[in-house]
Amino acid sequence: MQNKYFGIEPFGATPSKRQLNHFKMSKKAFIHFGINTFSNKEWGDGKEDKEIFNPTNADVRGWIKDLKDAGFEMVILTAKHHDGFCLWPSKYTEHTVKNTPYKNGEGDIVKEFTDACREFNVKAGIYVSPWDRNSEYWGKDEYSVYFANQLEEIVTEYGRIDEIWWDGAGSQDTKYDWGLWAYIVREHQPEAVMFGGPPPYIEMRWVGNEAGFAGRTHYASIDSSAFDGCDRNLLNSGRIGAELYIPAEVDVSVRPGWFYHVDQDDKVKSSRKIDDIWFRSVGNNAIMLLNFPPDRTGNLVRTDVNNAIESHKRISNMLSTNFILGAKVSADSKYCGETEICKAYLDDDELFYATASDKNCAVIDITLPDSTPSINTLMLGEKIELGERITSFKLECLDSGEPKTLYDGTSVGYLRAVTFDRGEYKKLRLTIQGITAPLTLRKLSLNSYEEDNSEEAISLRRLNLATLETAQIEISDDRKTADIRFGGIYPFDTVCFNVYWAGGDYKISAFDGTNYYVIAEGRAIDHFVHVKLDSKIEGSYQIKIEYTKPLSQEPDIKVM
Ligand code: FUL
Repeated sequence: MQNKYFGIEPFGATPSKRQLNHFKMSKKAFIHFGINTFSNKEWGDGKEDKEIFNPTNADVRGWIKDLKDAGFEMVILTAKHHDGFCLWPSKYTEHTVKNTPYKNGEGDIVKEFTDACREFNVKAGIYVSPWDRNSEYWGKDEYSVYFANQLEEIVTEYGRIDEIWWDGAGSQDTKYDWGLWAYIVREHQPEAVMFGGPPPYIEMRWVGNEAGFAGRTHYASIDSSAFDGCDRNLLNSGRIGAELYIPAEVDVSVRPGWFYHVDQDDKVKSSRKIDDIWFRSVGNNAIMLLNFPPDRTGNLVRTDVNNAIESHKRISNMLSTNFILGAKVSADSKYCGETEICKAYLDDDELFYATASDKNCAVIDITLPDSTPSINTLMLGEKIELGERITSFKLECLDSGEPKTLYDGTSVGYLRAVTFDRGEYKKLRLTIQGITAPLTLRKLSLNSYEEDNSEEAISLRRLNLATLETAQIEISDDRKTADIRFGGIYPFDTVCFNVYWAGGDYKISAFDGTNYYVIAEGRAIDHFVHVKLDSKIEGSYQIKIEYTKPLSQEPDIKVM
């Protein structure tokens, strides 16, 4: 008998219904709020005086309203961070909101939060840090029961919770009773996914960095070995055909820190940067988890919210028109009579296009009507219930004789959104050339993303010496040095690169044929460092970037 997918058998690991629902949400917001907000720290030591927790004018309802306006379908609150301070009046410790001036000890931020989520029809998630620097039990066997009790309060007293977020920091060498904790969550919250923890409990994974990107090649499928020693590179890329299906959440803060610090008010990520995070997370087979820290009054900061709203409008605008509707689409192979290629782009939950079982390549020709305006975005999605299959694809323009490559890509998964040079294209060809099993395509879309035409953005689109065909980039094993040879002598006045951890010091030197000389020095306040040199280098064939912490896993180096 045929299964509901026309008898097509799944390839590799496939998502659970819960995981699939989270993919559909696509954008989640994080709220980091707690004792650190008042001590001005990122990691509290658990010895903080509870009296300092005193948000004078907290508008928890306002958080959710704002985040809903910015398109977030779910919000996750740090109910307990590493300092052990609880935003709810837990019965199991005195280190909670009940012993603070907030509402004279009568407050319960978790309740205000979950009530507001329900009012605005936003899903609620709760972050509870297993690492607890306040609890006398932490590090001892008793801790698993202490934490289980707290978890039980969270999953039984606040209505439906859609995610429990178990942060791995500080817990690397600690044994916990994960089975007990997972049992409590599952027992009371059948819809909740569990982020973190080990297999077989983990359902959502860390993406291996806090800089806002999934690897250029990025699969939800992953080997269980990735979780043993927290293999950041594997977490970032996943592996096609691997045994587990655990989608990545790209957690990143809209500010350099997770908690609010007044001196970061001028370092908020721009709406364009948030767009970029969208493409590298939602548009890269992962889920976006963008953090907004309330300030000491207990309110989100307008700049943070406005930038997110601006980004949301632009991305929604892009998604609203699929120019392939109305195009003539033909494919070199049709499988299952009812499911023709023309249906794949309807983005219907059940429809998809599949190639014949003996085919492991697909060529799809698209002829756009003359009235189609200029476009610059391609979106693809696999019928993920049948597994991740695509390993490479290419979009070409056939308008003038020789095919011109517009985009060369690798993984697709649930959704892949990529931009290419804007143009009024008529004939396009999509070739899925690398595939592990016959194609099952759920989404095919051509869109228009309103690109950034500010002076700075245009200047960043100049010829990048680091990507010349003759260029070579060498990264040291500890990823603290990048050596870039251009393969010729060129002038430049700008150097950009991305780093794994912000906060380190960088030094950029140019080679004069005999020696390196320093051309810029400074501190990375964010994950992307953009240095405009004081004076133009008239000609050099090699530069070196040194950073006191590791550079990004996927160096995005620009020399212009
Ligand atoms: C990390 C934590 O140590 C940070 O403080 C933050 O909560 C982030 C989301 O996860 O592991």
